[in-house]
Amino acid sequence: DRAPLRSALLSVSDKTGLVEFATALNAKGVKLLSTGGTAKALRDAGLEVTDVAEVTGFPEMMDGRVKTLHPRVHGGLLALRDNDAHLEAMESHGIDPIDLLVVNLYPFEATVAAGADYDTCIENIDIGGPAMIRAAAKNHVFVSVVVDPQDYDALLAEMEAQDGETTYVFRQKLAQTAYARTAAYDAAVSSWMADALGETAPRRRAFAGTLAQTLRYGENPHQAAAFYTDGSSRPGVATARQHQGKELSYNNINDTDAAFELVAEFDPAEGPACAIIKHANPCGVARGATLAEAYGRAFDCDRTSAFGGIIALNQPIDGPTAEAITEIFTEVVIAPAADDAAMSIFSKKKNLRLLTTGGLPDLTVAAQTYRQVAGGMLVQDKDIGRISRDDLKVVTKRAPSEAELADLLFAWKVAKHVKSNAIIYVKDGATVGVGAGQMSRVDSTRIAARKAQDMAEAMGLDAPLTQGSVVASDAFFPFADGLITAAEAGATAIIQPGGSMRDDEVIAAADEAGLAMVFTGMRHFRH
Ligand code: 93A
Repeated sequence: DRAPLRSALLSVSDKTGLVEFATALNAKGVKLLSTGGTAKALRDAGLEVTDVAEVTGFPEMMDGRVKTLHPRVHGGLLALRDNDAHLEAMESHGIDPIDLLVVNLYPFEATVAAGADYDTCIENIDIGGPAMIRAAAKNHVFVSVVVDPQDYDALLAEMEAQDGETTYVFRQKLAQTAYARTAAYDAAVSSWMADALGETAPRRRAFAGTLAQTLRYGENPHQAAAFYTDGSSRPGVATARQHQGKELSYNNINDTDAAFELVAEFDPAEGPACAIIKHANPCGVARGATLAEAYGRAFDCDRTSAFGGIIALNQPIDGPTAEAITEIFTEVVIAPAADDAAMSIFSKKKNLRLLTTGGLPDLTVAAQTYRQVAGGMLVQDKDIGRISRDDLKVVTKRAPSEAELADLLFAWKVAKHVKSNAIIYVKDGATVGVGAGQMSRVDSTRIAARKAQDMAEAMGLDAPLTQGSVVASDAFFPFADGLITAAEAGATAIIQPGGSMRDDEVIAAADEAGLAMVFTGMRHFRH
């Protein structure tokens, strides 16, 4: 099951480690064959190398679009070395075997990420490279294929251990890696083109991803995990710059994303806002006259849960905000930017991870979300649904006041980012109670009210902050009980999609309690 390695074709865009690797191969007696730029780099380093053009009898042509697409290349990669007919074909057509293929592709993903124009992206779609990779990988019973400079050392180590040869299992692993690369590459091309076309139909999407980071572990230490990025250059957790602190964990990345997407609901032009996330749910979201005040008000929603939380801000962090944040233990802070005063305050907290992004996520951009289930994958459009005042339908005798309306719209934005069943109490532009992830809506309503009561006691307030608050429910109240619970906690207005069989009962209960209620006609389930 061992295969000799006498000849190698090298054709790489990323020339990292190329010369060292080729020099080591050469020292083991491997004959080198190469394409234009790669051959030049090798020759410049003093290595002897044959041009592919010499082998094919054709020059590289059409701006390099046709370099290696030739039977002398593909025959050399695909021929079965133990098949008489294949050997005869090689003999009669002057095809020499190629035992090792070293290719990394035109940097399509990086070209897209750099914001290149359509034609430049098209020119960066590699055709010959993937064709060779797939050919070599198919013939892994004889041929080794390396698609990542990080694997150069492993190949040299294998040859060292196997008297200059490679084992079948080793080549099989290389082949598997190679197909992962070509699959991801084509998925990236397809996704980019879908974006260019504005095509959002989930059935036409491919799953594109590039390994960004191997994570220490997943949700729990016994789960292996990795982070894949989709090449997007938009502000977000995947493109953020980390200034300090340990590597982000799986849960950190998930929570940081949730925090930043939520805070981006609040237009910085309308003032500072802060979201604090624990276990992918907000435990406080608030606006404030200053960013520090927004943080403080978000913190006051649930000071207990905020400990060890993830904080997202919609404006550049200043000194006073950093000062307030560092008063308790915080895992991650993410914001568009941080000024010098903030940076210097954070630098004293070595374990705090500070991320800046240069901007906020654009929540109006259509995208897909993926969820794995046993035996498959669920794909759907990302929830970019938004409502405005004009979409609201007042269903009660009393219409909400201006102040209530502002809070209702605030609460609705938060509800979109809370796991169902979601109930959010809001007062004066700050959450004062969040009920998340319960199996019954009335339980979410009760839990949020009880937590507000606990906070009032801890803060020495006469009445819980739910007194005079408004409530958002991510889906309709199936019965009046949830609404009655909210009224008992002091809520004066409700925002919910409506659409229950018992809407009449729920509306009657609202009128009875003197509540104002509006229907959005849009649901925000999030599971
Ligand atoms: O334009 S291509 O798709 N046409 C080809 O026939 C071809 N063969 C190899 N691009 C092709 N390549 C790619 O060229 C390789 O995948 C590699 O990324 C690059 C190396 O070019 P050079 O050696 O000239 O730097």
